[in-house]
Parts: sequence; structure tokens; C-alpha cells
Amino acid sequence: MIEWFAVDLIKQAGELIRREIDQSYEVERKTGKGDLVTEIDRAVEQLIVHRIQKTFPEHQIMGEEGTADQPDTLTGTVWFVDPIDGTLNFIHQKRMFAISIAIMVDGVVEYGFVYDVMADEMFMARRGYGATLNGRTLTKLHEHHVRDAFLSMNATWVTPNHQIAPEILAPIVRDSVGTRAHGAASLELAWLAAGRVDGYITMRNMPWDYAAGKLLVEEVGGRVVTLYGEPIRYDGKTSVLAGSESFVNDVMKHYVIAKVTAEAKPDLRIVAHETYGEVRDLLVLANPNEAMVREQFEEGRTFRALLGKEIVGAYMLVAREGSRFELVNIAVKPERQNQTIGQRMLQDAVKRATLLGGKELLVCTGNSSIMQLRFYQQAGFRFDSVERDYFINHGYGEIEEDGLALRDRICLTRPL
Ligand code: 2AM
Ligand code: CA
Repeated sequence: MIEWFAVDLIKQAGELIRREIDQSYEVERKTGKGDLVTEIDRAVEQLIVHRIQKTFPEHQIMGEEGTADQPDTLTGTVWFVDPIDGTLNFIHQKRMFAISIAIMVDGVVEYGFVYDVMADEMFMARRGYGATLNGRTLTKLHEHHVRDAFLSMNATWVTPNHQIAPEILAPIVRDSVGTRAHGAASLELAWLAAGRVDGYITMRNMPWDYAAGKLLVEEVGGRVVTLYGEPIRYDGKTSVLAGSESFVNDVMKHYVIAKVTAEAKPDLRIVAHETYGEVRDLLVLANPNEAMVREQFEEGRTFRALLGKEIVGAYMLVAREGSRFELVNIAVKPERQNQTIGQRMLQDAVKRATLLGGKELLVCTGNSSIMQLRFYQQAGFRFDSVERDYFINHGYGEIEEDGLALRDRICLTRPL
């Protein structure tokens, strides 16, 4: 049975690691200062690869350290091998690293093994047969939402990266019960399967990091997708979002609002704006009462968001009593919506209002503007006041959104 062969192999590799961990060994840099490989990573991979090749000469092997020839196509049986997942932990902490092995047959991962070498914990999964930890069956995942989830997250999200803007993930960190960066993807997924964490998010992983852990999570009823909810592929780097069905849905629906392309984001600039004509059309999208918009334009400061030369959004800040600033008429060009430009402008408004000495930011919207009410609350705004029939009394006429009549004005505030 292939699984017992794999377990035996992994245990043997584990023994080799435990024997060598306190000896001196060479460390080499791969792509960057956090991407290291030691002699031991290589020796362990060689041991694993040689045994697989001897027993299953027709199988292909995709190993992190490149001991075997990398397969061109994922046909037949393919082994994904990470001899030490969490090399930095291995070097610095001498624990919390794993041997991760997955076996894919004709494009489908059938077996996954994650072995925590120092804790002697073997997590195993077979597609359709469930998952176990040291032989004990793992039970179905409990459903969680971000607000009650204890998360494992790769800390690189705080820095600009090619996958996702830090400001999209920040609310997840803020809203969750707590976040940890454990530094070993396969183990974090295995812990998720065992209910020790409730979600895992990383910006970049390779197939040998997640192939085994993904099956473990799926076998206890969890979901593993990219940060944009797409199926995970096994042919290169990918982001990974894993957790119970409700956790993944919550992240997708309420946090990762839309796919942000790496190209669209970096050249977004938000600058002060002087002339009314150019932003008029945008501002009246936010407030159809043009006379009022005009007045606010004179009274406050206007900022526009630019992608190259294209004006894609605008907002205004108006000073109110008591170190308060009101954010008014924040609008994004319809064809540029859902690209997080709104979030970027809101963040910009917070920064500018703070720089102007503001202590509180105020924003008002309609009772029927459900999306906006969600958007502001996610950005840390709380309900402050309601002015009933404001829109009726101010001549807005009959406006309906989401099946609701626009009537009352809702104001929200957040401290700066
Ligand atoms: P490794 O230790 O086997 O390299 C750390 O947050 C996790 O991401 C670890 O599982 C680590 O695996 C993995 N990782 C580190 N650098 C990576 C890279 N350049 N590409 C993909 N995954 C990486
Ligand atoms: Ca590795």
C-alpha cells in the first residue's frame, strides 16, 4: 500500500532530521534572506526521492530542492515533496517544521501527509476517506466567521505584495480573535484540519507547501481556494485561503471585495483637485443634489484618484465643528468600481483628515445604501445619528436602492 510506504519513508526522513538538527550544517540563501536551504533539506529530499524512484520508477517527483527532474506535465502519479517545510523555524527554533508529501494521480491529489518532526505528529489524509492525526480520526471542522476565528496568516501581507493590498487584509486581522504567523504552510493547514486554528491565509505558496495540507483540510469538510476564491492550481505560486465553508465565504464576500490586479494598483494616485468641471460628473454620482455638491466644493477640499491620466474617483473633506471632518461625495467611476479604489480613497481621507488636525471623521449616507453602510463599518465607522426623512425633506424625490426607499440620513463616525 502506497500510503504505508509513504509513512515509513517520512518517519525515516524524520529520524534523519532529528539526528542532524543539533549538528552544525551549512545554510545557503536561495531567492532572498528569508528563503534558505540547508544541507539537511537537501539530504532529506535525496533520501525521499531515491526511495520513491527505487520503488516506483515510473512516478514523477516535484521536490522543493530540485533533487529529481521536475515534471513537465502533471500526468500519471506525481509526488509533491517538501523535505523541510518551515526551514526558518527549523534553523532558528528547531521545531514547528514539517515534512510535507502529497501524491497526485492523474491531476487529483489522493494522499496527503504532513509530519511535524519534533512533535512526532503524523497528519494523514486520503481523498474520500477522511483525515487522521497519529491514527485518530479528525472530526469535521466547526464553522467560523472572521469575527470568531483564530487565524494563521503569513505575515508578509503587511508589506506590498503582488497578490493583495495590505489594506484589504488589515480588517481581517482587526476583526478576528487573533492572528499568528507560524511559518510553515503545511503545518498550518494540518493544524487547521485538526481544529487548532480556524483559518489560514498566505500570499504565496508553492504546490509542495500546500498540496498535502489542502487535502487534509478538505477531508474534514473545509475549503481551500486562492484569495480570490478561485480553485488552486499545482503549477506554480499561488495565494491560499483555507478554512471552514463559512469562513472562506465570509472572507470572500466581506473582505476581499474584488480581484485587485497588481497592474491596476501601484499607479493609483490620489491628489488634491482644484477645478470643479472635471470632477462634477463623479461627484453627482455620490450626491444627485448638484447645488449641494457645488456648495461643498467651495467649502471643502476635493481630492481625485488617478490611474495614469484617467480620473477614476473623487472625494471631499469638509471641516465641521469640534475637530471633525466630514467625508462627502466619495465616488468611483462605475466601470472602475470593485477594484478597491474606494477603500484607497477612504484610507487617504483618514490620513489627510488626521494631518489636518482632525480628531474624528464623519460620513453620512442613506438608509437604503446598504453597500456603503457595510463599507464604512468595515472601515471602522460606527453609527452616530439618524435624521429621519432627511432625503424626502431635501427634495431628493423617490429613489430606491436594494428594494428600499431612500428616506433617512444615517451618519457614522470613526476616531482619527
Ligand atoms: P519553506 O520553509 O519550505 O520555504 C512561510 O511562511 C511558509 O511559506 C513556509 O511554508 C515556507 O516554506 C513558504 N515559503 C517561503 N518562501 C517561499 C517562496 N519564495 N515561495 C513560496 N513559498 C515560500
Ligand atoms: Ca522547504
